[in-house]
Amino acid sequence: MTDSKPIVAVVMGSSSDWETMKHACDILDRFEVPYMKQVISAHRTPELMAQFAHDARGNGLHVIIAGAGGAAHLPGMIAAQTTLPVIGVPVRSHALSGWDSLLSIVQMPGGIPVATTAVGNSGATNAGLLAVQILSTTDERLVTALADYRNELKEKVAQSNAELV
Ligand code: RP5
Repeated sequence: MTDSKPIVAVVMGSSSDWETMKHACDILDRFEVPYMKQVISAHRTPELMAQFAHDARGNGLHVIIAGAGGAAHLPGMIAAQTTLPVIGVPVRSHALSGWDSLLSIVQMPGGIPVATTAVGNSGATNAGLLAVQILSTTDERLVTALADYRNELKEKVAQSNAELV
């Protein structure tokens, strides 16, 4: 959704991260949360990253979702330059299956938090949901929409059990 002013940013270190990060965008689409998406690399475009982070709050963003793989410093470096909540998604890497991504995102020193999700697609989905849950603290529409989502999950379990017999 790009026609309203974005309140969530989904950024990623490379276009190769999109296959993972699109799952966060799918959630934001479902909950009709306006968001922007952009490739911003901590090591290839460090100036762009700094500018983005510095301007984020002033630009009306409320939550930043940042995905990266390997030596995944993007979420932490953005978090260092804004006090908006940053959710880090470890993208599965080829060499180490995402262990490198996970450890480099989750192990932030005390003082600069990054809310780190699971590695890969589930992590991106949960990043989208966590962003919606953060926004729901001041948006009743999202409280109702989240309750509906949870009910759907419940119904799917009931349906799976019905299909087992
Ligand atoms: C990181 O390096 C990106 O987040 C990506 O996960 C990884 C590989 O990038 P590409 O070589 O595919 O551009 O910066």
